[in-house]
Amino acid sequence: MDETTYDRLRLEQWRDGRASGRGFTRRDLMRLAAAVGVGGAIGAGSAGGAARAADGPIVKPLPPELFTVFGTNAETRWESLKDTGYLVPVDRFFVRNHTSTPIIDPVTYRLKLFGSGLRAPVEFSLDQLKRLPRETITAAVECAGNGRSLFTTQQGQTVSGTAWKLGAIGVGRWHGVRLGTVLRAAGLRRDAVDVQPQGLDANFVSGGVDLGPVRRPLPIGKALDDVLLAWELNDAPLPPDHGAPLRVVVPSWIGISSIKWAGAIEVAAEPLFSPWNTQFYRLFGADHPAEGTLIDEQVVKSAFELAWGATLPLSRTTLTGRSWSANGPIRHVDVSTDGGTTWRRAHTTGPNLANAWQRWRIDWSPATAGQHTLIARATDVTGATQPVTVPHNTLGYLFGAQVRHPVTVA
Ligand SMILES: Nc1nc2c(c(=O)[nH]1)N[C@H]1C(S)=C(S)[C@@H](COP(=O)(O)O)O[C@H]1N2
Ligand SMILES: [Mo]
Repeated sequence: MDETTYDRLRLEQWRDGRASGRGFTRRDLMRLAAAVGVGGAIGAGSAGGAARAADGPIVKPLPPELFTVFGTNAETRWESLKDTGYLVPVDRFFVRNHTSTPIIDPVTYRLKLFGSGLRAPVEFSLDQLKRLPRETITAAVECAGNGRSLFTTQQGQTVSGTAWKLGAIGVGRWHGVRLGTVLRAAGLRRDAVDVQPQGLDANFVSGGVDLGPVRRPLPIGKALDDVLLAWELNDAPLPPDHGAPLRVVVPSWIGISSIKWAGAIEVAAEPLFSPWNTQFYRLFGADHPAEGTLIDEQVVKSAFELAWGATLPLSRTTLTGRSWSANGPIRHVDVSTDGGTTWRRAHTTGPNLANAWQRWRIDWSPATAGQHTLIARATDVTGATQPVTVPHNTLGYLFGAQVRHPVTVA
């Protein structure tokens, strides 16, 4: 069997396992969590490079016209993307930090790989990584909780977590080396099943418990498919807030998979667990089993490049926006300017890349002044679209319903 076939089979195997409900029970998860120990960043040794704390949780400026700040996180204002290009400029790219942006010395930095899925532990300097075959991809990083506040404002439901609107997404051009290239260079064993990158940021403490470094496993099939280890964003060195000197970029998967400040990668011949795949980033609630439902891929979403509650003139205006889906490119986008009663097809503009987004525009001549509700509804290449409502989950992930965007015409 050649390597590609092996990789494909592993991914299929992993997906089949999930589809047939061969999940782990909550007790299994707790037992495993106990086995690896609290803060179970096992085997990494000392951190790969000196990290020091920056002055605040986020280093770059966060002007209020570009961002809404929530503690250690900053959401992009959609109106600030109007008239920008296909990529989100770094000065307005959202930031999601569990703790704080660390400042890491790129010279002493090392990426450490270890675990039962490798022939031996090995480490790479940044220069060594840069001598491997390089690659550039355009891909979105989007938080699983993007749109979370809409569970409450549209569906009247209680959810916990950062109350994002739709600005916890950014599309960037990422340059680096494929994770698969690094894994093979590191001496990947054929029985490896999971790959878990971990960050060099401070350990995440929740409810007084030290959960260790931010980390979440990827199945080997995904790790060998299209995952990148990036040191550049939009043709410039990766900025501190987005993971310098090296971050993981996992196309089409929830943002937590894309570990920033990656200092170590565990490669294992057995399934790996961390709080980020047992406690967080699972769907909990009435529609789900007690141990929750693991999530990985994103859903279909759309946003207008307009302020929330924007004021528009009582004359012809051009509405612009973007739509995206983890399943592939967008087939079409329909817009309603009357709260969902009638729909018109938007004109799509520019590239329509898988793993990124499709920009669109449509003219609107409001007939009356006052409050109006705009809705954009995308359909992707697989026919997947945006429903009127989505099932509740307590942590507020994957809000893929049609968003009712309020505007005032005056
Ligand atoms: N080490 C580390 N990696 C991390 C995080 C973090 O807090 N620490 N946050 C994750 C989450 S939840 C998201 S949504 C993305 C956000 O990437 P960005 O801040 O570059 O937009 O990074 C992910 N990688
Ligand atoms: Mo996230």
